[in-house]
Amino acid sequence: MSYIRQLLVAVLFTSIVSEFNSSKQQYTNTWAVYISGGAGEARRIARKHGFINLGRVFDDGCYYYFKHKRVSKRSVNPHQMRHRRLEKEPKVKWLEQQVVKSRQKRAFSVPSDPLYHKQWYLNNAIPNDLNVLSAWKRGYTGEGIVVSILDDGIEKNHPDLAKNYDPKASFDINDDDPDPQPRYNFNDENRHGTRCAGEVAAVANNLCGVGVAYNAKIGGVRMLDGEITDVVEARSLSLNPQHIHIYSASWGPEDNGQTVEGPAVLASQAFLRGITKGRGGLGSIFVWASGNGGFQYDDCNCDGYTNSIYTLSVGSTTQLGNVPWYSEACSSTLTTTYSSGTRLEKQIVTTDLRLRCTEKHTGTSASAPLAAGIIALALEANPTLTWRDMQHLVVRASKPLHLKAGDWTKNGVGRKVSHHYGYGLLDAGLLVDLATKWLTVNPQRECSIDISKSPQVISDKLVIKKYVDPCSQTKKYIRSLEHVVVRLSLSYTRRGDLRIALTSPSGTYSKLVDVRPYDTSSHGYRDWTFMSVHCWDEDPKGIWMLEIENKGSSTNTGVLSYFKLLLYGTDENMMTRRTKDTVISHCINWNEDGVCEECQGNFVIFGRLCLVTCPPHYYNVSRILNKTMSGVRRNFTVDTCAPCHPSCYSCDGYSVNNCLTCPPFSNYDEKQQSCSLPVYPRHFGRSERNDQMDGLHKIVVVAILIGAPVALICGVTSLSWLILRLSRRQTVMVTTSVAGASETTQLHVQHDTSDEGTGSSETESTYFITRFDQRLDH
Ligand SMILES: [Ca+2]
Ligand SMILES: [Ca+2]
Ligand SMILES: [Ca+2]
Ligand SMILES: [Ca+2]
Repeated sequence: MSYIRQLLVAVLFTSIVSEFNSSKQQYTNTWAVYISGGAGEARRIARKHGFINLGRVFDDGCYYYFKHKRVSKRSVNPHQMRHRRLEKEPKVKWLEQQVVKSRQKRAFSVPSDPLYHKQWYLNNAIPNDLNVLSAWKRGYTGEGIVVSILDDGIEKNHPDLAKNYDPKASFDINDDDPDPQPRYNFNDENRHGTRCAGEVAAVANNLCGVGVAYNAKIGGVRMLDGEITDVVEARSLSLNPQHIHIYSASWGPEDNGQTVEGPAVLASQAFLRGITKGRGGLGSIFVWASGNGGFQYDDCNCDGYTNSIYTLSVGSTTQLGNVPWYSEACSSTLTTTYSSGTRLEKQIVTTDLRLRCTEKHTGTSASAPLAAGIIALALEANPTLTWRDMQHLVVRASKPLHLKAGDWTKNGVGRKVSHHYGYGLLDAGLLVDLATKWLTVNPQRECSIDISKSPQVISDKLVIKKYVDPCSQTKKYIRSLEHVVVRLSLSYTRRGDLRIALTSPSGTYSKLVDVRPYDTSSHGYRDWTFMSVHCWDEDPKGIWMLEIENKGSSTNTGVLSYFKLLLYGTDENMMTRRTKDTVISHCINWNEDGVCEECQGNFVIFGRLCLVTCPPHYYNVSRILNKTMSGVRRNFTVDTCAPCHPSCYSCDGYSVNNCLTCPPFSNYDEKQQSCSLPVYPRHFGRSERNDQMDGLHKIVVVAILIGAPVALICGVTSLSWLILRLSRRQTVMVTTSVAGASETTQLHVQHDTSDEGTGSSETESTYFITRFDQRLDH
């Protein structure tokens, strides 16, 4: 007991002392002195009074920094004597003994929400959680970031969402009105969007649990509760792209293990426009769930939404680090967050429909919003990151840890990667840390290589190897890979029996699609794109190998008609880049609007931020400011970021002819230093649905081409034949009008056979006769 008492007293004493100390000023042994008469005068005064002259505070101007060795480094009292002596010097116009300023990071306290203790994936209850606490402790809570959930609506009046609800990030596409309130029915089928929204931005310190980015703005697009068309998807994906930073989607083609489908024309265009123009040209961030078809052996590379390079695909792991039963594996998944698993494992805590809370949110669709929330924290830490920067950072901030999978391998740059988890569990603390240290990557390059153009038979196993020179000596040269895309067309008797894999020059094996037992389709893959992120940062130069293997019956046959490799990446060697230098620094002075006016060190002003260099779409300009500081007017230069011409991606001046690089899908004119208007490619990510449409189209076109002349010839022939027959019949009828019907028929038969003279069959003749007789009867 006495020990505890002693401890309490000690704690109390320490806190009293620190309280006392913090209330008192701490004087240093340094002075700031304004001296007129130049540097020589400053040196003389310093020497005379025993000070060390540490030089000018600013490169220009009359502020000097003095230090006195015989004054104590820290003192609660100012040194009056030395101060007064200096003050009496006629050239000293102003001086101040420097005091230690208490600058603490805003205090952070753990959320007090009643269900917070059940949020095991973020409250530090398990050893390897999402490490959200360390991002919160650094002061990042999603402030200023806008996330929209594309789903079945959002209960905007939910007490745990209302404060963060953002109508500008919301819309009801199903009913075409601005209010995305879910439609209520007896089994609450439209609770999904509200649950996902709470994971991102449920308010802190009230009821239920807390969102990962609990100070972010959250909106919802109601688009899954009705007929879904290409237009519906495209409108959702392109809602208010200058306001919304992150779109979170947990939907896609049916997870039945048989479907091969991707975004159609308009949804594809929405992605392309989003990454080019969204977020002021930095690119919208599309966070995507990898799919719930694990139970049906579905493969997320057969889903063109999640396997798009423009979506940041998120897989799931369970509380114990197992692959969940619903999880789909594929090489395009980038990262992983927690979700539900077996009955013994805990699920996700979030807001629920009808103003309730739930502890039972499940599936891959619970993982994507957790990632969206973590990405919101990183965007708050550095809002100048591009859509590709974010993928680079997520690769670096994901860790294999305890996640169990049979296929973890080291890729060519030494990172562990798995088809179940991508690069592993996303670490929020690491992501925000890297975000403040990351220099934006150079513009994306695409190097396209036709590997096989002539048809090749696929029997048991088809292996194609080719040495690839990644567009060397051109402006498309790629040194470090990002996404690797394989586009191919093949026919096959049973598509689901094929396993297709790609091996990079560094030996990284990406399973592009695994066997899908329920996929009995004989459509094959037509212009389908498979994607892998497993070669991230590898050098693409060398031998690539594609393997197409039949894992089913030996009677299967097919033909590969073409195979193309699309490499995406940059000219920079990403593995040699240093990420230690902080790219964001503190602002020293702000104006009334909160815009920074002066940065610490050699940083450039960008709105409220201080950056080491201007972000894409901006260039560095020096400005001279005239300001009154401590009663003295002075000029000083500041570096700020000014916007480029909207057509440029980077520039060295405002004009249309100051472009240095161009945005995606735009061409650079070297002479003019200008960029063309972007032309967004069409027919990207073709789907089976489109293939079927194409097939139908072809049939119609062929039918018209062949059918029309044939029909015309037939029409003319039958018409002339009819006319001929009618005229003859009139004569026959006249001659045999008294005879019975059978007699007439007889006559006609004779006429028919003799007229045709080509041996037309008995039945045909009879048919004509019958018709004719019937017509006569009427
Ligand atoms: Ca509505
Ligand atoms: Ca709450
Ligand atoms: Ca799927
Ligand atoms: Ca993706």
